[in-house]
Amino acid sequence: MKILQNVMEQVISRNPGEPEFHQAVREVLESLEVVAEKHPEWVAAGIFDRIVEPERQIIFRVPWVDDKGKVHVNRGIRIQFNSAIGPYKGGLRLHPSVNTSILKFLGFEQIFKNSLTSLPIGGGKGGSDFDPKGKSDNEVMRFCQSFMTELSKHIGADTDVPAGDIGTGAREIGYMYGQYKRLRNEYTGVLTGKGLTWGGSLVRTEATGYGLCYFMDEALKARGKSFKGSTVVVSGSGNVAIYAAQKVHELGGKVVALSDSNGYIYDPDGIKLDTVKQIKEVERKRISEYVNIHTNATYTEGCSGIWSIKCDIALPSATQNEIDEASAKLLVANGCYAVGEGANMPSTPEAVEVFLKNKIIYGPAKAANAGGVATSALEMCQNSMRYSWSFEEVDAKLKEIMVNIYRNASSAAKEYGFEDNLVAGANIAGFLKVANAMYSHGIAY
Ligand code: NDP
Ligand code: 2IT
Repeated sequence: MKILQNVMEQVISRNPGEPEFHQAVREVLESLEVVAEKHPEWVAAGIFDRIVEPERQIIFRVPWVDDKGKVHVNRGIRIQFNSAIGPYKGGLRLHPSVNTSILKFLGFEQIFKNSLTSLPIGGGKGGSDFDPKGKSDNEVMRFCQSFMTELSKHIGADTDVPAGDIGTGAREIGYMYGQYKRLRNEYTGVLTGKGLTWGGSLVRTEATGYGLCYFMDEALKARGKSFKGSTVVVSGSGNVAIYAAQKVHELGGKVVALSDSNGYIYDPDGIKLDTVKQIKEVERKRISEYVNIHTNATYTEGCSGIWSIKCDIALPSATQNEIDEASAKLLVANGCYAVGEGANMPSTPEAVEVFLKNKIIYGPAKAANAGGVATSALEMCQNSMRYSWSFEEVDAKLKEIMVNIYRNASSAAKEYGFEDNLVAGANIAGFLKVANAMYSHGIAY
């Protein structure tokens, strides 16, 4: 980096102790150096300096009372990162690890991902260090209501539209939506991932996992490969992992492993998704339960061991930095030829380096997992129209969007001299539209 080195230095000094945020920004700025060379007017207008600084960060107290009457205090955060091309849009993560570094990395990535969808949505992310695991429904409800009591002052269908992410699924969105409606007396599309009887869109539940497979299918095809007959490892066993696995099976591949934060299961006969859905979606139990039902399968403690399983295609769909350099090397040594990121930033920079050097068909998160937020934008569209499309209609739109993202990332990579590097291609293609809009809007004094 030359032109953008000072931007990176400013990010590091202004955001001390935020390694995930630095990591996400560095990767993007490295790809954008060639864009900065071509667009001195964007450098002069401070586009690069401005895009790395959130427009607004809201941090608030979330008090709630557990079933025994004890008071707890969590921290709520919403990062409204960039609204150049539409209202802030991005999920809410509920996990004890949540902090400003993680939410700023996620909000920053969301700017480019949302731009890639070709739909009018800006970038944002939020959440809390609340841990839904082991909490009763009533405890989760009280937390969500308290969280929304403050968040409702800062969001709106044309301002900022949150959705799900780790720890935030249909149940949490329901409690939050109910509270927003109570407080504001508005029936509006302020959240996405809503239930089908109250404004949700068909396919939103499946969208991230399905979209990941549509994207990878296109990337595989371009290199003369396909899911048909392939052995696939998917990490995680949440929303993204389950529906990615379902689509892999539909496309003729076999998913042999899934994980959670405790460990992983291996089923050489192919994972039975009905069992996984029952354990994870209905009973909210651990993935280890699977081997009690399917005795051919094995369970191993520790989640990183999943990358030692021999596979053709890996779809990391749990969390950030889950594939390090050693795991990446192991995947490649075992013959893995494609990696598609369902999770956000699941590969460390060193792991990405291994994939690129070995010419792995590598679908970076911003592009490969954009199907979730794209379908959220389709949900917003249906809410605005007071109308709903059929499953087939939404699914066809999702597929078209994912194929276009692949094509745009791939052609931007070629145009800027990074042929076959979808990391650079996605970063550049996502950035151009946002930079153009920011430049048109002028600089606010
Ligand atoms: P869920 O909460 O439904 O599932 C998360 C899964 O990942 C669980 O199996 C969980 O295991 C595991 N996991 C979470 N944190 C860790 C950790 N620190 N170490 C190991 N495993 C972990 O979330 P989603 O499926 O929605 O999200 C998964 C990933 O996909 C995230 O990176 C998210 O940002 C990304 N994503 C999600 C989208 C969506 O629409 N939902 C859209 C695009 C990206 P356990 O139960 O043990 O915690
Ligand atoms: O990371 C993501 O893209 C999401 N969690 C989905 C965001 C959304 O607004 O649907």
